[in-house]
Amino acid sequence: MPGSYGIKCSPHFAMGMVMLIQVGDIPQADFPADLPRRAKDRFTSILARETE
Ligand SMILES: [Cu+2]
Repeated sequence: MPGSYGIKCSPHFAMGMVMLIQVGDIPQADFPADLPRRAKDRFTSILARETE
């Protein structure tokens, strides 16, 4: 299914060790409310790079 899928490294999730798998052309992301700030920052950075 098209979308953006976040993957986390469980022991380092709070430090922002995440990756993003994008399926399809549209980078969409719905962040969970309890997403750690560093992980959210990393996802936001990845998505910004992807749309340049
Ligand atoms: Cu890690």
